[in-house]
This record gives sequence, structure tokens and C-alpha cells, in this order.
Amino acid sequence: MPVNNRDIVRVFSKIADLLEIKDANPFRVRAYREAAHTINGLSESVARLIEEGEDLSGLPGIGKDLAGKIKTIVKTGSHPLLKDLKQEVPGELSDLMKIKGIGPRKVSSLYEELEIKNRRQLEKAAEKHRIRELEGFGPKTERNILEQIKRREKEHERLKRADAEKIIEPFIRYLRKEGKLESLQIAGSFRRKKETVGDVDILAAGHRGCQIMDRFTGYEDVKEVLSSGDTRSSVILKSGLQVDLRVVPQAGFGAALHYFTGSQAHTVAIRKIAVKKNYKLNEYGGYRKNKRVFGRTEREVYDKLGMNYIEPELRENRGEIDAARTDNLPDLVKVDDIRGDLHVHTDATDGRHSMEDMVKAARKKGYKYVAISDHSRNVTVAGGLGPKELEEQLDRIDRLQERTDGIRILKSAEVDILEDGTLDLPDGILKKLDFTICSVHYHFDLSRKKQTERVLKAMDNRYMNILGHASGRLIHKRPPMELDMEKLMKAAADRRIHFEINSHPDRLDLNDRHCRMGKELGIKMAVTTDAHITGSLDLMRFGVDQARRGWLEAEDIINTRPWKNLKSQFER
Ligand code: DGT
Ligand code: CA
Ligand code: CA
Ligand code: ZN
Repeated sequence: MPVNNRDIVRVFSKIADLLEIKDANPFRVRAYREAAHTINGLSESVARLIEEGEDLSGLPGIGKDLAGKIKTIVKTGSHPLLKDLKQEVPGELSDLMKIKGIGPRKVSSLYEELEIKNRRQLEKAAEKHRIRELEGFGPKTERNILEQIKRREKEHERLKRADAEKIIEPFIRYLRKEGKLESLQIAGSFRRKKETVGDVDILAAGHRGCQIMDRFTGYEDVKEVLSSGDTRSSVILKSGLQVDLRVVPQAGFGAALHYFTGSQAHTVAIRKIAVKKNYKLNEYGGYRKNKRVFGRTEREVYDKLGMNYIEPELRENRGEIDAARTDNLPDLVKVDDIRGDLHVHTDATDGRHSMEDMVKAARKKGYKYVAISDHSRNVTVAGGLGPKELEEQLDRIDRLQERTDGIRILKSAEVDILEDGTLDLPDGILKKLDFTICSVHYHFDLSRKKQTERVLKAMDNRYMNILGHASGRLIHKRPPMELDMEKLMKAAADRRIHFEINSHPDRLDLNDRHCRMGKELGIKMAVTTDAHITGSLDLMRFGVDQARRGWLEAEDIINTRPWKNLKSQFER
């Protein structure tokens, strides 16, 4: 297995953690963290750079010593220093530091006072209220620790939907080869387009002699058959993903699809309405006096209950049923409504492909415009652009536009919001852009008050147009920043600032609730991909799914508009 950048980052981070627990010189600790940060931001493979004879000590934060260590890691997969440190510091201690509010000093005291070495021991001690008695902890910290451990356990069982999709698609193709199959559909949270899924639920109906169950459990990617029967089986695939299959009669397929699409809260509420109308509704169909009277299609279910069809993305019992009964459902935005991408990087910063390639790929998608929005200088790990370099890029855009038909290249930048709320580039250059995206890339852990003030301050700059990935979260990796989202959205509405819905499956930022809140507070949003390579332009659909879960219509999304109309959205 070749060593990739992430492996190097892991070794350096681990070394930094262990040094910190050992109370080593803080400068030494920071050197490893900075090196990890630098490597994490590289789009090039370090192993390949070394192979090509590049001198790594030219990279920010990496001197001769660290460059040598990187070479060792690339060659051996690890480093002797890490092995030594591991012998000195009990194994899982550094993992405890990933819990918010637990630094190296607290790890030491947990270990020395209570002999706590890992999460499980910490969880038990917290449940027995032994943590609150330690100096520097208290009941609030204890509660906090417990909540985090429980939440992480839950999160880690879930898979990002984009990852689940890659696993499940070949499985579905394989299942569809069963000749006597009548219907096959994915249900559950996957169909509701949730950002993560616990497992994948499949529903099938077959003609006489259909062998779908055997085919299901016999799939080559199955690691373990959890249960198998005539109507229901569950398997775990090699990736760890659980997949459930139910076989139902075609005459009730719609009712079953409705039931297993969920959410449970939605279907329970729907069932109550059925009862009021003297029907019995379950996963087999809609019955009156023990006779199935509807349920072949899902639309029929909603129809018989006197309401409009509800898209799966809305089925969370958050008001969609009332809306469906009163003809007030939103006309949800569709991928085809999107006319252009407003957040695209190039190899001028940390993108992989050239401006020309990105523009070509955007045009191929049928877009009418694409914005080049590379990082600003403060984002050093991405090689962010200063004013002069951005100026040069704007010239390159002009020249490329001259040779390019059919798509407008918009001048933009992803401007870093500095810790004090000022923007990372001077107004003089910002005013030459068609619009800006402004985002936070560092200092995610300010207090709620400070973080909110920071972004509000940025909004006061008249050249800010879009707030990029507002919460800063990375699913499973980094929690959202503490922010008063309502306050920000209200301020944005007053200033004609828009919020980004970043489509990257790791981000999906805004989340569904914030999408909806934005609409209610009167802001518009931009669904973008933040693409760093041409292929990522296709991620747009994930952002659109998120927007749909947030009840958004085409008119709520600024990049559904033609340029002349979009342009006015950037006038403040
Ligand atoms: P997940 O897998 O955690 O991402 O979420 P879901 O919604 O896919 O949940 P899952 O896989 O447990 O079940 C799929 C659907 O089946 C769920 O959305 C609603 C339905 N369902 C499952 N168990 C029950 C139940 O006990 N009662 C009702 N009414 N519906 C259920
Ligand atoms: Ca599921
Ligand atoms: Ca399930
Ligand atoms: Zn970006």
C-alpha cells in the first residue's frame, strides 16, 4: 500500500498529541501540528513529490528535519519517534484529546487520578459521576463529555450518503438482473436524501418464482448474513454497510414503499389521518373492512388520504403534512434548474485542474456561467492569492473569456474571514470582482459570541456577497462552529448577503434545517460545489438534495437565474 498524505498527517498529529500529553516543549508540539496542517492542505501526493526528487523543506512549516521524517514515513509507513512515544504514553490516551474540552493536562489527570485510558473507561466513570470530582472538571464538563462520547458512537455507525451510494449502486445493478423481478426501490433515509444513512433499505416485489432473496444473500460483497427469510433479510457488506431487503406483494408496493421510506414520524402521522378516514394503513396496503382498497402506488396513498404527493425529502413530520393538505407544498428546486456554479477553484491555488479545464467542464455541463473563486492569501496551505496575484488571475479570466463561447466566466474569490472579522483582501481588488464568497478557514473554536461577531463584522464589508460553508463543519471530522445562525441570517437579509449551500458530501453546509431557516428569514442561497477538480462539478446534486430537504424552491437559489438577473443579486 502506498503511503498517502493522510497517513503522514496521522503520524504527525499523533506525535504532536503524545508529546503534548508528555508535557513536551510547546514549540516542538506546534511544529508537528503545522507540518500536519500543511500536508493536509496539499493536493499533490507527497510520496510522488519525493519520487520526483522535490525538496519538501520548501513547504511552509517544514524544515530539513521534518522533511527527513516525511521521507521515513513514506518509506516505512511510520516513524521510530512515534513508536518510542507510544511506549511511553498509554495507547489510547491521545484519542481522549479529540473530545472537546479535554486537553493534554486533563488527559494526564484522568489517567493519574482514575487510571482512565480510553473512551469506554471515561464513559463509565462519567456515568458514575466520578469525573466531576476531579479538579478542573465539574458536573457540566462531565455531562458534556458523556454527550460527546454517545454522539460520536452514534455518528460513527452512520455513513455519508455519497459513500453509501457508491457501495449500493453496483449492488442494485446486480439485484436487477434477477429475471422475475417486478419492482425494486431503495427506501429509508437514503431515499429521503439524508446526509448520512444508518443502513440502506431495499424493497422488492417479484413474479412467481422470483429468486431475489437468494440473489441478495448470495452477493459477492456480503460479509455476513444477519438474518434471512422469505420476506425479509439483512446483510452486512464488506464495507460495514448494513442492507435490509423486504419482499412485498406488488398490489401493496406503494404502501410498503411509503412505510419503509419513513421517516417513522411522518408515517405515524399519516397513519393517524388514515384512521380518521376509516382506513387501516400499514406496510401491506390501505384497508377498509379487511379488504385492500389502495396501496399499489405511493401517490395513491396520499391521494386517498386527501393530500398532495409529498416528496421523500420532506417526510420528516416538520409541517409537510399540513402543507400537503392545504396545497401549500413547495415546488422543490431540481438539479436542472441550476444554471451555473459559483464556487470553483483552480490550480492557481489548491485546485488540481487549470482554469481552462474547469471552464470547459462547466460548459460541458450546460452551465451558462461559472465563477472562478480561488482562495485568498491567508489560506497559506492552499497557496492563497494576494491582491497582485488575483489581479493577474482576473487578466487571465479576460483572456480566456475572449477565446470562450457559450459560458460567462465570473470573477470571484473565496476571501478568508480573518479572526477579527476583517476580510483578507483589500477593497481595491474586491471591487473589481463580480462577487465574493467569504468564508472562515481558521479559528473555528471561538466562543459563540465572538464567532458570531466575527462573521457579522465581515458582513459589514460592502463587498461581501456570499457567506461560504457557514458552519465550517466536516461531517464526522469537525463539529460546526458555535454560531448564532438566526442572528447571522437576519443580518444577511438586511444586507443582501446570500448563504452558500456547499455541495461537498463532507460539508453539506448549510444543513437542512438551516436551509429552511434561511428561507423563512428571507435570505437567498447559492448551491455550489467548491470543486477542486473537474469531476467534482458533478457534486452539485448533493447540494440540491440538501436544499430540497430544506424546502427550497428554484427562486430561493440565486444560481438558478440567468446572469442578468443574478448580477443584480450582488448589488448591495
Ligand atoms: P437510518 O437507517 O437510521 O438512516 O434511518 P431510516 O429512516 O432509514 O430508518 P430504518 O432503516 O430504521 O427504517 C427504515 C424505515 O422503515 C423508517 O424510516 C420507517 C420504517 N420503520 C422502521 N421501523 C419502524 C417502526 O417500528 N415503526 C414504523 N412506523 N416505521 C418503522
Ligand atoms: Ca435505513
Ligand atoms: Ca433499516
Ligand atoms: Zn472553496
